[in-house]
Amino acid sequence: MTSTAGTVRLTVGQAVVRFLANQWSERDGRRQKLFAGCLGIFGHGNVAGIGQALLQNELAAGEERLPYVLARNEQAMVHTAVAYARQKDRLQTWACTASVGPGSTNMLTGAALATVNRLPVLLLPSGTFATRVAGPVLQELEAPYAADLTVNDAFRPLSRFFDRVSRPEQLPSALLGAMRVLTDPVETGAVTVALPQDVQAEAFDWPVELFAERVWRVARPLPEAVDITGAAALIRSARRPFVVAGGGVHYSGAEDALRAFSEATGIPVGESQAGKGSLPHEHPQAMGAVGSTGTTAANALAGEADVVIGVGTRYGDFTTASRTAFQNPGVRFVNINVARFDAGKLSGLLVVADAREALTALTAAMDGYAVHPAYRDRQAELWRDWDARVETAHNPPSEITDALADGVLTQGTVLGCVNELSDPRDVVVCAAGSMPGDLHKLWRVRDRKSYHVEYGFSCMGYEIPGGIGVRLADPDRDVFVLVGDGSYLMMPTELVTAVQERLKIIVVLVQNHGFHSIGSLSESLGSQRFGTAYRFRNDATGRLDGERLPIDLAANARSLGATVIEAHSRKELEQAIRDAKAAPADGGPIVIHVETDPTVHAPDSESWWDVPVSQVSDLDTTRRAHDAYTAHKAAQRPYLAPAERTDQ
Ligand SMILES: Cc1ncc(C[n+]2csc(CCOP(=O)(O)OP(=O)(O)O)c2C)c(N)n1
Ligand SMILES: [Mg+2]
Repeated sequence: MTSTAGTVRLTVGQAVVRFLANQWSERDGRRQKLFAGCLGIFGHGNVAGIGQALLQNELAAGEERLPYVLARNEQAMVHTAVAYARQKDRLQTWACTASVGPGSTNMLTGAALATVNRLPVLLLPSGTFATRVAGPVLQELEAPYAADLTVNDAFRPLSRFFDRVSRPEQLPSALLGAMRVLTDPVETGAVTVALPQDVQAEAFDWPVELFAERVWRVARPLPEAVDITGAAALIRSARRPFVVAGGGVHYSGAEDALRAFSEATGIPVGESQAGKGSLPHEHPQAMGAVGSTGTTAANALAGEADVVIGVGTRYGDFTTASRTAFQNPGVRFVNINVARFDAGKLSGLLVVADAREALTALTAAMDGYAVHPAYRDRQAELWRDWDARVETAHNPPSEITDALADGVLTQGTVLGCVNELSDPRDVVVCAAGSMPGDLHKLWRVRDRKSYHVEYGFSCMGYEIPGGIGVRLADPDRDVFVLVGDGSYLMMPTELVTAVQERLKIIVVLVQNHGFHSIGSLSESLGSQRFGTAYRFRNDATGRLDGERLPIDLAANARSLGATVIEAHSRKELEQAIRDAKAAPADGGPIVIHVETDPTVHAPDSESWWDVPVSQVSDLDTTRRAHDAYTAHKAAQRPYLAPAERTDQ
């Protein structure tokens, strides 16, 4: 590196790495590095540009470090970065570098997942030559109608910020724009800076100020007094108010403020998937999950509520039970959200602010208000009833267990054992299949950062790389990754990354020979579990209804370098969990393989999820399902009545 007065000569790749190593975030007076490092997979698009820069950075000792971690699949490395950011309450994340073409497009799913979940991640896809002199190069798209198009344009709709650096001079504004969006609680999500392969290696004289330490303060926007007054007046007029707590409660660190609010007022709290753990399980106002995968307690209260207070929720269809959860004809919504976009949903009264700040102000404005004692009693009674169902799901009676095949458990037993034998601060990670719904209902959360179910995108394959992200973020906690056989087969690859980094993640691999979730859904919609089981094609029928496939996932995990324990009974599962807990912290991944019977379901949420059924059909099953569908549709509501202020 040469430097003359006020400038330093570096390649674009070296400048990117040096810049990223000097970015910090700050909130509540605490600052931390914005980037823990850079995950990557090299190819001809980035090996000599960003790759050379990361090598140079690794070999140079000192403060300006950007550690490199080699992943196995580009989609997975984005999942790792996203999970890390979630565990760090969006204050820290990773950059991800990928080669041109497929390396970069592999990150698209991760980009969508980050943006849907409003979680920050910096994507650095490589582009084909900006000069185009050698084109078309290996893996170049070549669109006949648009000469400047590359596969990286596919990131535009999935990113909250996109730039392509075709000239070194463009880099500073691209990087500053990227940091602004990553650290903005409203705008954050996938941020993409595409770097053509030749530009990465190009040298330039950069102003030294570009590499000064920068601290990005993550804002806590305050609520406007008039909005708090209006919200308080509306809630005071309510007889059966109900809180829906979303992921924003966690990202804001608003759990204590929510607890203070609900304790002072007696208002019960239901939680979305991202919001689960906003109150600990044993709190008197905690009604657990709400919506399609909710508890009967939360859903009964949601159904009667006259004022719903949404905090940091985007009101996804699982949370609103596809807009059937709130059945009180006069129901009104008050929405506390840092994003005006989300605060305005369901025709709610908008309180656009940081969740912690807004809840604190609202608690003060609600002074003297409390729900009727009969409403508290109702909460307690509904909760006792639900909790007894959870207990039975965790410990099924002998008439259920005796009917199971040898060595096979119920899914409720597996979740119950992990819940009971893990420490309160341990983290459970899951994303797709039947387990997210069952966890939402059955998992007893004891710590604010201990429940990590990615259910914004519900992406099969997130589980293992997500578990790695959580473990990297929080090495003091054990991480239990719950993964179905379907999700495992989609992305077991990152077990190898966990081996490489000696990361202890405890993977509970639940084998049920196919898609229990979609199988049940298919059956309920009249589609007869079509194409959802892992079976041979049957010579006699020509269909996929032959014998079970002889898949040995335990052997598969072992072959990737994981320590594998196979559990064939509840006792063996309990011992496996204890052994895994006792294993050394730097011993790498442990996979506990267990088989479950998908026909034993978790307790019913007495709720619904809108998935359309064919209106005409040759099949009786579909026709019957359509009749049931029509009946449910009748309960669906648009929630258009305005939440007018009542304080004037
Ligand atoms: C990438 C991706 N593809 C498809 C789906 C749709 N889908 C949701 S759950 C599921 C099956 C999951 O199977 P498994 O992991 O075995 O869990 P199980 O349903 O058996 O509990 C599928 C195909 C998805 N969520 N993500
Ligand atoms: Mg399965």
